[in-house]
Amino acid sequence: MKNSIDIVLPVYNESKKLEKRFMRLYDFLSKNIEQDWVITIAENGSNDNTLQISKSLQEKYKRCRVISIDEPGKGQALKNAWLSSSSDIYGYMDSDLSTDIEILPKFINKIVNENYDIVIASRLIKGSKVIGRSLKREIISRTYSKIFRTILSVNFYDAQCGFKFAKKEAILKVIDDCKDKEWFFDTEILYKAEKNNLSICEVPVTWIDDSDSSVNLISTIINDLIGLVRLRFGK
Ligand SMILES: Nc1nc2c(ncn2[C@@H]2O[C@H](COP(=O)(O)OP(=O)(O)O)[C@@H](O)[C@H]2O)c(=O)[nH]1
Ligand SMILES: [Mg+2]
Repeated sequence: MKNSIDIVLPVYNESKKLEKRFMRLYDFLSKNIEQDWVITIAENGSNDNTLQISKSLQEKYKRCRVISIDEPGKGQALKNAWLSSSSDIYGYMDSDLSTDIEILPKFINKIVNENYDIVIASRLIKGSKVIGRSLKREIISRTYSKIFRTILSVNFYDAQCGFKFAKKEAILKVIDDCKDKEWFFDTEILYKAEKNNLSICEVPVTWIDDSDSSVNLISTIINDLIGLVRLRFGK
């Protein structure tokens, strides 16, 4: 079916809240999205029973697909999920649903009717609303934005918000060239998309922070900086 959508939920040790959040999303999609859609739960490396819960959701709901891979990292999970998808539009959202999912129809419209290649959620542009985020994360996020915009000369502001959608062809054009398997994957794919003249639309969103984070800030910052240098020098 044309314009079918694959919504990937990357999950890592989410056993406590996964089912409830999955149901909220499933319900929302059933009521608000007219295109064909599937939710892909992309698990890797969890050491709780996230995978078992995911599989039971897959058995219960025909519009749920589960993939599980050995290699860890959110970027790797997204890559595997998209490369194994048969949908026309690929996307993902953080499974804590921090980005208000009410914005999703607008994202799909930007791709289907306004013909954008990629649509990304932003917490850093006018019109966005961020609730409950720690000052530390806010400062890191804004500083990182300034740094990568300077080093990479790109036009987008929020590379890291976990809510992005794109045409399948756009993703396929750049994904093989993306090396990072973890958190820097988002910046890398957007950078490569912009360099390949794909159109990116940044949409302000409402973000309600979930302080339960799997990000190791120090190692992620170091990896991000190494990644920026790698991209700047053309690798
Ligand atoms: N598949 C997969 N998902 C991950 C991994 N690490 C984090 N995630 C998921 O990525 C999403 C964002 O993680 P989160 O901890 O909320 O990040 P934060 O909001 O930036 O602090 C959540 O859905 C996590 O379960 C990983 O190694 N593999
Ligand atoms: Mg989160």
